Amino acid sequence: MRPITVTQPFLPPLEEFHAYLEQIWENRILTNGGPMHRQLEEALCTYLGVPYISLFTNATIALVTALQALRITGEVITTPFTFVAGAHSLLWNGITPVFADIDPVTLNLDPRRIEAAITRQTTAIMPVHCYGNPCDIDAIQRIADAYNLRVIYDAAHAFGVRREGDSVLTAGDLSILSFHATKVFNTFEGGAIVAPDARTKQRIDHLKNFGFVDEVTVVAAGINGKMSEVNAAFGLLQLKYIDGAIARRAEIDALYRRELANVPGIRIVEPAGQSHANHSYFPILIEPEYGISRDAVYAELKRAGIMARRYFYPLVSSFPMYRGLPSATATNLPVATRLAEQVICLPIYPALDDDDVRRVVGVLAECSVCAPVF
Ligand code: T4K
Repeated sequence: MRPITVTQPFLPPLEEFHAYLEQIWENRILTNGGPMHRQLEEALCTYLGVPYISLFTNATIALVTALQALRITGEVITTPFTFVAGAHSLLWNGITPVFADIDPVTLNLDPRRIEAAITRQTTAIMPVHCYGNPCDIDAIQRIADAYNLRVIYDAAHAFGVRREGDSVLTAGDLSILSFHATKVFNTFEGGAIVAPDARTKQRIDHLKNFGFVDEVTVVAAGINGKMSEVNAAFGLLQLKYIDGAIARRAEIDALYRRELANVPGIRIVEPAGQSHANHSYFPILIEPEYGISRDAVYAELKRAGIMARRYFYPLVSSFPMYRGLPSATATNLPVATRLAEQVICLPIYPALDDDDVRRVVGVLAECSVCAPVF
């Protein structure tokens, strides 16, 4: 039986990529904001419905740069239930992460936990639209406005996600996307910052090019965060197929829901309120009535050749560089601590067929039936 991984990159027809490569060979511009880079920025603004976008080599460098663009210092309130890149981007800027607990339904940063974490050093909030499910944007903005804080959304998972018709990527001050191979839309490696105005985009563009504003003037200690022409070209090609790829993800999502309906003790993590989802992940929680632990489920799936992933376990707050922080304790993060032990993301990607999905659910159903009854 063929192995099933948690995700696989979506690859458009290889033959079609040749035309883009020929164009790059002809242009002889390989990087530094060439024609493919410009075209992809324009195409993404249109597709995503956002005013300005700045492409990056990956989302981690984009996060580091976004914090610099807004001159964030001191402390930033963030979620422990995410990929480690967000907290690392704070450390790279000499900023202290302050972890606040997550909402038990959405698994996103809980706005009810933010105010208690604010100190005189707090300058910003960095929430994550975890699994592409939108945060409580309105509640977070109310707190930010009341305390004069900036909001930088880690929207690495939220490509194309809309809420009440609008892109979630225009919420807050800046949003960061990831175009890593494992994401809904990929450029092999890649990322972007969504900016609200031309001036902010210009500062970001300077920062991702060492701080150069012209041939002889450097205005900031910028970094090299530029996306190459090959990556941008792959993005342009991928964009032609993205609606079909997301539609297939939606079918898989629906099939999982139908098939899992009769398996007791499994809770599907749901987005709160109406949203146009991208189905980037299929997270479930293994509840006590399922009978065996999440780690036992993970091991059974693995034995069956199914490489599900425990995103996001361990919590970021438990890694050595964060666990000494006062906000990193389990008593401060009871919901995140509990749910990190229950969560598992099932495989979802366009090349997964219906039989693969039924195979995954078959293992889950079998584990539940065989679970010891106490
Ligand atoms: N913020 C958030 C909320 C994030 O989730 C991430 C990244 C970031 C920021 C930072 O974005 P980038 O700087 O990466 O743009 C993966 C990804 O490396 C990472 O991008 C992602 N989040 C994270 C959630 O997952 P791993 O260590 O789980 O990936 P890996 O290599 O184990 O791949 C998972 C599965 O995907 C493999 O079992 C097989 C499949 N795969 C993977 C790759 C790379 C393929 O089939 N082909 C491939 O090329 O971290």
